Amino acid sequence: MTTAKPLRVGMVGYAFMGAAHSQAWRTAPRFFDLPLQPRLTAVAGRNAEGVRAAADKLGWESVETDWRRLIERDDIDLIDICTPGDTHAEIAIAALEAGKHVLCEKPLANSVEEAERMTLAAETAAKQGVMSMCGFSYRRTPALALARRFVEQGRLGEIRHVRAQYLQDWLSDANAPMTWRLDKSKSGSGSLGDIGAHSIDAAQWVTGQNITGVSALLETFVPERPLAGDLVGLGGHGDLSGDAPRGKVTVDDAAVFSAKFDGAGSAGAIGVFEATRYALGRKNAMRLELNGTKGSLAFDFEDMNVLSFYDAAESPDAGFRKIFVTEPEHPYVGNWWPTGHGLGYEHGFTHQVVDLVTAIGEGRQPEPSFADALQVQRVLAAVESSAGNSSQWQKV
Ligand code: SOE
Repeated sequence: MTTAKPLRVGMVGYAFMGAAHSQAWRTAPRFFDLPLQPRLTAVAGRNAEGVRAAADKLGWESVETDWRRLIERDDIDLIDICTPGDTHAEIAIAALEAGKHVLCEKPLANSVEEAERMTLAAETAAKQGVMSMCGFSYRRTPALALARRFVEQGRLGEIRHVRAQYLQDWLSDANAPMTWRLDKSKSGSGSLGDIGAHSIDAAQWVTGQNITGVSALLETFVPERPLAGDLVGLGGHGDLSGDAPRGKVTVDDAAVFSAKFDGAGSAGAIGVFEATRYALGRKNAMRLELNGTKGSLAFDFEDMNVLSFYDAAESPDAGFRKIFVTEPEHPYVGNWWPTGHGLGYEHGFTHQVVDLVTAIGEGRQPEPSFADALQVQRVLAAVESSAGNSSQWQKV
């Protein structure tokens, strides 16, 4: 049994992300040596029956029906925010000001203004050793972490092209009911912030370059949808056709944009991005391809244990090599199974907890910081601004 000091977690929200985070808090100390021992101390949700059931199912010691109680409790060290974006700023700032570490789901906020206030609060709190991180979990997929390692090692040379797509199809059915993800006042944006944000963060992180300008198009294909009670999760496949009351969709269904990167010392790369939840047949195709002067990398989350690599130093007919990112020397992999057994979606969340708890234990700023997430928020805002102005080029 570990002698590490406990890190007592209070989580707000218990839907899809709450379940993914709970799994990570439970599992991380069982596969990684951590400087602090996470404890699932309390979960908060407005519905007393629902949060009690979630606590029993997900393994939380106690429940609250008001997140503010988590902030007040002196037996909680870290607040984990797994709620829609309209609540991130209020909860995170209150937690940081109360001296509690924060893990906040992506995107950081629903506006640049909120993200700026959150970043200021985070930087102020960090001076007192109170840490914060934004949950861009795909950085912790071993294959994408290996891609970043290859770029840092110079194996691609200078990056010229970035190609990022995030394709899902769970909204393809026009009768799929309304969810909070389709209500701008809750989610801030649609495919752009929900999944496009992952592509923006991953592209900037793997390349080490920030986006400095964009030209964009946003489209809403289905302007209203059947209301389905209190459905708050992903938009299941509604059988609510006919005369069910319908709600207005106030966000984008799809986003496409071109981008210029800052080059981080060399000529900046150019990029093309796409995010949609209408790509029939694509279930969670978070894809990234980089083309550099010495080679190329390609990743597709639907084959998440593989990184494809083309090395220009090899004979041209060598083609792309499929690297199975399942070796002990690959990022995170050595703590799991013997070579070749592969990992899944949930492991990114576990690795996120590992890196967060380790940084807190060592008194270091976890990554991505709120400032990193603010940069993503600025790109999201630039995309929306460009799309609202005839796709005119918009500086970030
Ligand atoms: C829905 O599009 C979603 O759940 C995103 O909100 C998550 O961030 C992503 O990891 C999976 O898809």
